[in-house]
Amino acid sequence: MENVVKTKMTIAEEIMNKSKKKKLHFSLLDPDKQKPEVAGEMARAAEEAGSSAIMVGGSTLVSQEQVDNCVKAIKKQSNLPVILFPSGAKYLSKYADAVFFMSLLNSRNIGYVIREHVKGAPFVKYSGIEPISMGYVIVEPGMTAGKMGEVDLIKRDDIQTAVGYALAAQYLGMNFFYLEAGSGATKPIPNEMIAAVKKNIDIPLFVGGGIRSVKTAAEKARAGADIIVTGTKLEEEDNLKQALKHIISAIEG
Ligand code: 1GP
Repeated sequence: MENVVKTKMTIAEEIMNKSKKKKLHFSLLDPDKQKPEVAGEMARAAEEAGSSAIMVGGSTLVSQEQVDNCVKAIKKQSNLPVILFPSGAKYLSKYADAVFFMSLLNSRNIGYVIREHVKGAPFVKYSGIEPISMGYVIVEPGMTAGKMGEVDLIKRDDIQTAVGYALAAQYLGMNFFYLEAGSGATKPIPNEMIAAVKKNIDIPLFVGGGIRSVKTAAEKARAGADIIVTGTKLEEEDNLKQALKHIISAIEG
């Protein structure tokens, strides 16, 4: 009889499988925005509300220690997978479960496209955190991420370019694609752009930036986003669990 070796599913496979069954919500926590203990409490509330993963990252980080402390505090309070959302090789943490190994495809700076990855790859290998391949593009208004990432922003009405990047990411073998409007964006990714990208690719589509209301979250999910990311919303809410519950049930439809 043939030997069947059962291996544990990777986090990427889990996201892939779960996102085929329903729309997902990921919570983004920026270690620069609150103390680690508070980040831990926020992660617990997000888990209780039904969020599927905690992403950790930000554009204004100052040290790896900051990321380590934030991740450790989150792991203490929640069982959700913690996935790094790094702005550079310096901000990786061995305490995380995985890292979005993401190329900022529309950056003018080759560092954000590939060279930071070259620096960070040995750390990923030896720390054992799971790399999750992702194509990442920033659309207007782009906010701090657009400026720090030295990005040629995709115009809000330039659907063709967004679709081109998404297909290129898929053809390069990336497992996920992320349309980002920038944290705190006044205008989130347009529905027409989400719909066109979704129609053209087979890999799961992340959408984030400026999604703060139940209505907007529902709209973006309906337009075709597989995974909705919210960050700022988490920092604004007193009753985070309740607020996220509403958003997540709207996303799930
Ligand atoms: C930023 O897309 C995320 O990378 C989240 O944006 O902070 O506006 O929710 P917000």
